[in-house]
Amino acid sequence: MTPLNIAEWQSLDRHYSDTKDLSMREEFAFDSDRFERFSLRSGDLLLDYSKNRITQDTIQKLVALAEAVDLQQWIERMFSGEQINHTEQRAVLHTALRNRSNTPVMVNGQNVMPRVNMVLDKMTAFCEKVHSGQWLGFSGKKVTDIINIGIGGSDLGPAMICDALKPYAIDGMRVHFVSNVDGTDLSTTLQSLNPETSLFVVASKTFTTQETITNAQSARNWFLKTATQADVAKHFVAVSTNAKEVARFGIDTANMFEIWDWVGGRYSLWSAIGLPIALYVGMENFMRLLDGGHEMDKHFRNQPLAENMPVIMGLLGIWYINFFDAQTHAIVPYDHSLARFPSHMQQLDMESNGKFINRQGARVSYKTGPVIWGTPGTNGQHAYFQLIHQGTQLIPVDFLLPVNSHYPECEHQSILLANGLAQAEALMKGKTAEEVREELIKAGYEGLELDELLPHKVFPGNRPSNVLLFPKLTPEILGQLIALYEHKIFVQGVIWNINSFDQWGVELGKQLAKAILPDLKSNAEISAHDSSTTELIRLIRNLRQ
Ligand code: G6Q
Repeated sequence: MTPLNIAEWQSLDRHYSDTKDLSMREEFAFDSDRFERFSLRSGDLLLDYSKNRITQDTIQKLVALAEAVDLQQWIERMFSGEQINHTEQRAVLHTALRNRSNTPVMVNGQNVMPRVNMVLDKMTAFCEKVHSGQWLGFSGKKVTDIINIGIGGSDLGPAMICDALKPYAIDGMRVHFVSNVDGTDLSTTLQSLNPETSLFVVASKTFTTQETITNAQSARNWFLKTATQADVAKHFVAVSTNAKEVARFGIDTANMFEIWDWVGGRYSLWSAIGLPIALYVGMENFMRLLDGGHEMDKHFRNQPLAENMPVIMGLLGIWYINFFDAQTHAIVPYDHSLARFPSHMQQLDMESNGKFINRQGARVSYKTGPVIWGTPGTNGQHAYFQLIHQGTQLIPVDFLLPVNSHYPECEHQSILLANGLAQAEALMKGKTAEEVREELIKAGYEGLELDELLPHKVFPGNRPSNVLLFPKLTPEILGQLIALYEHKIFVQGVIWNINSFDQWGVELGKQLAKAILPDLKSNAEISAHDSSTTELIRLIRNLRQ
């Protein structure tokens, strides 16, 4: 089944031909209600999508496409625990983890909520013990440093959130994230740590991930230089589905926090994978994060498609990727605490929708997930924004703008916000040749010099962006924002008829690394590889000290 054959897609195709040159500048000039018409609210979060190359007709046609692919039914199928991740035969229930209404959610005839709540209770009790000093290290000292050892979904989300919620950190608590198998990551982290006050959270859904197990083993070796095997239980806890491997590693399974196969790695920060967050900012703030996610879930499940934030954002993405041929999408938070937000979104989106095979197993003949990238504003303005304004590619941008800062420098915040708004305005408006001419004349240019400079100073404008505005980066808002993007990605996956919840694409590299490792470690004949890989192995063997 291809969406290209759907009448609503074809109608969008024709609409694209008719409106592709539509000028946003003119639309704003003619329609004083454009902001009202094209903005949405969910709780404290505002989405302004008026600076997009759309008319009301465009939105109607995009929503009609969503209806034609039964989006509403797909949403229900996800929330109600159907096995929509069909290649792994799994339900997709990150929404159950933040189901603060506690309504039953059934998987294979069993309500998962009691187990979800049990793990939340266990996390609460554990955090209380650590924070109150009831849980002490082997020498009787309080824990001051949490070190999360995990990678991908067991790292990026929690790391991003701990950065973002630093103003909420428990006094005296520090958190570190070690993910890369490059020894530099672990070694440089351990340099500042005292084993007596360090608590390692080994986070791995499978507990077989090479990087995580290697890092965890090395961390334990480091720990055992000053402590004994019996002390490991006080300093290492695990988050996993795999009790057998956790026990084999030497962690007391009483100190294991359970997750389930119906939680995808990149969607797992809401589960016990969020333990480092709870240890860093307190369980109460972790619950506030879940509350925010749940708010967005209710919005997504209940709002009509045309007034539904994740749906609108997903559809706008389809409009640019499949009709305007956009290849990438930038996410630019004007909030330094959200520095790692784009990286988390990159995994979330690219691992979910970077697929070329549809749900029926056939190759797709249209574009799917875009390249997601971005860094915090205003830094990006002094770097890559040149290309967004004057380059030859169309790059839709999401600007994330917090009105208030957690930090006291008010003047900074006004400058920051002014810059964020200015970028969105500049992308939309651009600067015409006439405007540039006027400016140059005012600046004293004339004749050939003016004519030569003029084209370089023209901004084509008409470049789309969304603004997500919120009062302050609280745990609730952060929860809402993350859930918003999770659902946006799902909407797109439904329209592209792909499974957004498997990730077979990460497997091949893992398999080959396992085959290359013995060749690197021995001097025996190198096994069968292509000539490039064989020669590189040989060179590495020779250069190795
Ligand atoms: C995410 C992916 C992947 C996964 C890591 C870590 O959706 O599946 O990023 O999270 O490979 O896996 P483990 O948690 O099993 O170590």
